[in-house]
Amino acid sequence: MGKTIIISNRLPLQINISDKKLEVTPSVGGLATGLKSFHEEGDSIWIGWTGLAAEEIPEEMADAVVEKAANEGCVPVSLTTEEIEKFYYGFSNRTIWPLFHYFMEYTEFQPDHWEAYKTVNEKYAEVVVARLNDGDTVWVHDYQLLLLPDLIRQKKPNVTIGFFNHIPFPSSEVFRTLPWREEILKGMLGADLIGFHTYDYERHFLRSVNRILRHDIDFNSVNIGDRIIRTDSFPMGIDYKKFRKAAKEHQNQPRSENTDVQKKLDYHKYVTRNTKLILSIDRLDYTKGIANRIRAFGYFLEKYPEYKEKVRLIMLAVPSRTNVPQYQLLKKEVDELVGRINGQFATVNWTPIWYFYRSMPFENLIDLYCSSEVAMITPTRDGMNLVAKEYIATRTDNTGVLILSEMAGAAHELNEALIINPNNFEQIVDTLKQALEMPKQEQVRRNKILQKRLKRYNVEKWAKDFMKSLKDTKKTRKAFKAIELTPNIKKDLFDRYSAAQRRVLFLDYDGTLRSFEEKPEDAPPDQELINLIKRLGEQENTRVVIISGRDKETIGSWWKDVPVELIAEHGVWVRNVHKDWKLTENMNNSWMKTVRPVLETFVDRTPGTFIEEKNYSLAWHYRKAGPELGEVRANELSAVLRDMISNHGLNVQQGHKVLEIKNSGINKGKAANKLLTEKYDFIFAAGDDWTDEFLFTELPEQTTTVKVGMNKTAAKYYLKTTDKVRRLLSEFIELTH
Ligand code: GDG
Repeated sequence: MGKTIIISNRLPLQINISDKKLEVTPSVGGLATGLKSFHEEGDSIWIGWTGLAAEEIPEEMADAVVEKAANEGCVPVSLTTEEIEKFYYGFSNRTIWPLFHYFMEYTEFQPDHWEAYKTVNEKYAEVVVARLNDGDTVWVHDYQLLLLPDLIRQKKPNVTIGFFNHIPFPSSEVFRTLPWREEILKGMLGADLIGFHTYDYERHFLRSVNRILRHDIDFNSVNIGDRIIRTDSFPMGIDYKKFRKAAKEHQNQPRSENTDVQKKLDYHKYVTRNTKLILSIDRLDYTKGIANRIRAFGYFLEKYPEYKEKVRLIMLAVPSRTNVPQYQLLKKEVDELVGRINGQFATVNWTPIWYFYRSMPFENLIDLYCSSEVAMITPTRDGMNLVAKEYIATRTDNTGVLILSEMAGAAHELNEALIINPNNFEQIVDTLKQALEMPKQEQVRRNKILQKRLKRYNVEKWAKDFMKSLKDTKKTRKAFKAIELTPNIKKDLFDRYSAAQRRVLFLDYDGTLRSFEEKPEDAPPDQELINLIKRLGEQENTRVVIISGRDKETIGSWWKDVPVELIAEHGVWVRNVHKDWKLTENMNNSWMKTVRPVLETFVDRTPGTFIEEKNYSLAWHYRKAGPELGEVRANELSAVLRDMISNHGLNVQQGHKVLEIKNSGINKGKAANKLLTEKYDFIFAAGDDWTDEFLFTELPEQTTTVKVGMNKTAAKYYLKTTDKVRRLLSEFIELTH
């Protein structure tokens, strides 16, 4: 078994150099925890930047840094101050970060930043490739390394590569404003599996791939040449056990052992007995909605003055990206706002906001989580938001209310939180009141459900699910590998053709017998093709069926006087030689295995709902779900499904408290099968697009199936062009002469 290589912008370790002494300590972030089991197994390595510029590491200590990192299974990528400035603070955090969080007004398009981004991604690729063997598995993380999957793929085509995007992927309308959009998408598509926190991000990505690169999307995969790239959503969890354990220890420890922060919190709780604490923790980032949260808190005190001296907002804002001007401006804005609200509302005994602009040790984070009655997490955009999950995990007595922005990825999972729109001030302040007044019983009911989910979908499960899916992509790759119909293979085919007593050939029209034209109406059969099909059909015991998605009028008029059978509109209509068109009726359920997992995640996230599987349809029932949540989820599911199944001959029907995904009943495979009323010892089918896959999968096993082109297929063989198909058909004719 090959090794696993994890790559993220930063290594999961802290390096300190003081007095020419080097100290390396592993960091214990969520990502590091989630990947621990993989990182510790076998000879896995983690590649990334140490956090120190090359210039900050004295030359004589460079080897020691590499060595110490190696002790933690890490390989450092060295970055110069200029690279950090342009790649990290520049393109990553002044272009991708704001754009992907819908802050277009903050997005800078600077060619020299882009150049640095490319160079640094190449630098990472070099370090990776030097340690990479065929059979290894690579997992690349986040928006700083969007080009890396393809850079690795180009040099090592046979390794398995996964990519996970930790931030939102924006709507294609926003994404397409990026001057380097094609390069970014191509970079990501170097991976075999691309993971996102939510379905929405995944669909946005696929739509961008479709619109910008013009690749076809098939459910949740993209076919490029002979490669299949899969996408999926994997909502990242937290290290639930760690937070739970820390909270329990915190609760049980003697007062004397409490931290200073906890002692202060306890003192204030003691002197202002009925004061409730509202917690707010984030990196100081404009995406987190910090300024609006303070404003909303001020408005709350105005609208509900009875809460003066009864509540306190504890704000922890962790310094972040302080080199970027927008973050400096935000810092100023937050400082001023805190000052203004405190100045306006403070009394001799009471300051409404306690503001900390620093990072705190883990134990103090636990103090804050455990001591706050309400957590207010209101980002304007957030890929997931782990703080919200951590707050719930630490509530050992199951009390506490989480107010969560619907713009955070976490809101898709944490339905029992109070979900708000961060731009709706009235809603925020009313929800805050609701949170402060929520009966304990209700708090406990909600938190128990949330905790159960967080415990199950923890960060380890997230990493395992991703790795499992990544390994599975290898299997699909193998399962879909068609073989080129080379002269050697043809020999065997010709023998079977000549020896056959009864033959039937199903031939798709556009892209198989006839190459595409700009306008579809410009593609009638040329005389050469008409002669070819005539002669093929004139052979003894040979039935030729042209099978097309086109309407019966067009295809019928094009083959009017030719003695050939026709199937039109993907199998809706059939015309026997010199007969009239007849309707067919067919059903298929092979799509269920793709759609079912999507429904399952909705069942997981929506208590009280369930799936009913019928012969040819899947139904998601939500009559037992909370009425409001049921409707919200039904809308969401229906949007996801419509996007996913468009062009697959399926439709979504909204019944009474049920969504049903039905086959529209017809496909080329079913229609072709219906014509097999007699026994044939040579069945042949050729086609080029996804509608022909039904032919390949539904015709009897012995059928010789041929895909035209090199996309993902269930066909056994492939030919590269329509010319090659025509050549093969004339060779069939020659065999019998
Ligand atoms: C990105 C995406 C996505 C915070 N302050 C302190 C501290 N923290 C810890 C928290 C939490 C983590 O930092 C923050 O994670 P978030 O998910 O909330 O936010 P981002 O940093 O923006 O992360 C985000 C995430 O990636 C994962 O994919 O969820 O959407 O933006 O774990 O506990 N930890 C300590 N002291 C602090 O002062 N010790």
